[in-house]
Amino acid sequence: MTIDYSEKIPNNVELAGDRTLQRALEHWQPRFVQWWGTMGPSDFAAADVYLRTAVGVDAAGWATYGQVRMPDYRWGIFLADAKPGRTIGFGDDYGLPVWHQVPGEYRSQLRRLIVTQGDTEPASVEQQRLLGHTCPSLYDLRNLFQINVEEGRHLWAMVYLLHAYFGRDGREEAEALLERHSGDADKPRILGTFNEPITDWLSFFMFTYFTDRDGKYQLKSLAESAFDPLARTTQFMLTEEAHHMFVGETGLSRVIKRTLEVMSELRNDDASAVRNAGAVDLPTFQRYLNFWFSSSLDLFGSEISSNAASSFATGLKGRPDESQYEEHRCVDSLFALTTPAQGGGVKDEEVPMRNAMNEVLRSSYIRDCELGLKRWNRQLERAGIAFRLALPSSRFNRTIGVWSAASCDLTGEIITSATFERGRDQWLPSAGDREFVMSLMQRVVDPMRMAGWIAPPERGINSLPVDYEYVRLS
Ligand code: BYC
Repeated sequence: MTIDYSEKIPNNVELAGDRTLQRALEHWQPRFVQWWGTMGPSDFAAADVYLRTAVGVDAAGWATYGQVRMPDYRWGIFLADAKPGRTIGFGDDYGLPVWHQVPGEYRSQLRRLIVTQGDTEPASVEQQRLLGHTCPSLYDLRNLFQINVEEGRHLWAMVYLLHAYFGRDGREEAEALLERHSGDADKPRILGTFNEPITDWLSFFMFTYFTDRDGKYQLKSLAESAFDPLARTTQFMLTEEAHHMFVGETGLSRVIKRTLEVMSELRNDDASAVRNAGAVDLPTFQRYLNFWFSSSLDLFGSEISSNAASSFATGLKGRPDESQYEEHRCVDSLFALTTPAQGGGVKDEEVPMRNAMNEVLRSSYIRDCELGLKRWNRQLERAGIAFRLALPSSRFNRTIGVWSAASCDLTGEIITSATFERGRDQWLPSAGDREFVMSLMQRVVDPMRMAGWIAPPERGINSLPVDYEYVRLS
């Protein structure tokens, strides 16, 4: 099915057949546009950007490329095709037909999940608002804007669900999604990571590698939901999410490549020599990685969570790729967990599997994060550099869950809070690191050039050359 772009809100949900819903969404639309104008990418409204827009949800339609001004981007509502006869894949109602409406008893819990998901989308656009001013190339500028417009569309996806299935409460929540703002002292975004500033491109690439990957895991588990409209919406969002993680992974790999070139030119791997030559030294890279990884781990919630147990039991939220598991009810199974013991040390305990679902997701996520590390370490190895990047322990620098009460070093050893504070600047970006990284952020908008701290990508977008004018600035 091809989407009709002459409609005010492009969609494949037959909006024209539901006048009340259409009017409610058309009422929200100018507020979104106003939010985009004030909180979205600053100062690039007149630029022509080479963007992909979905014109259908199938392989042929989901990525159509062309020059677009961002305020004219058509944010649409798309659900993946329905699977006839789909049944609930996990929890107490395993095997029963999926729901096409919200069961009354699950209404507030489901709304909370959709609002939490929806809140992250505009938050990330707000976090990245100023990055366009310091882009390392037009290629990167285009990728930033592609991500921004798609996060805007993901907000639309959640707002559609709120309007279509949650009545007045849903409409109020949709308004509130535009009223909370990233980092706002009075009305912050719901989840911690989405209030962290992203003022440099190294943080942007870390965010798109680590935080968008949390998005992948959360969306995959919502794509299993018994509430079919949520499952179909998130399934289509995942198609777009893959590019965001690609930007993170290749961005970080290009930073490392450039650092290695500089080390080789200098015949010196000393961090200050690398910095003086205008590249990111590897210890600084590792500290940024430590920060964004540990912050993203918090996004999975507590290791032991009654919310998670209830979302699984009721069929609201499953595990990513639920079909890969042998057992889908998880009533009697246990999960082994190590937690900090009162009075020091650690203790091993077994918790009901359903209560440990956040940890099940987090463990899969960590394994996925490792893949990038392996690739980057191969780059270092091939260059003959002894330095190796590593993920810190999942106990390190946590502010949510059982480890938030303990101070731990990078290996997960429990230490005193005073020792943590002494180690902080070795483990996490210091004020000096941030100042240095910011000093590298000089805007490059000549299509033939790339900032000195990052290597060019291996290929351009949609088979175009790397030096294509991806953004035409007015
Ligand atoms: N910061 O039982 P708990 C993405 C709250 S990213 C602050 O531990 P639960 C994207 C929690 O809300 C994916 N608060 O955890 C990426 C709860 O508060 P309430 C976003 C936190 O409920 C890049 C309380 O602590 N999607 O798409 O089992 C760019 C106790 O909760 C945090 C989702 O997250 C935190 N880090 O699980 C753009 C999916 N963690 O309700 C987009 C939807 C927990 O008692 N959300 N809390 O007031 C969920 O599935 C769950 O809400 C969570 C938490 C996994 C987040």
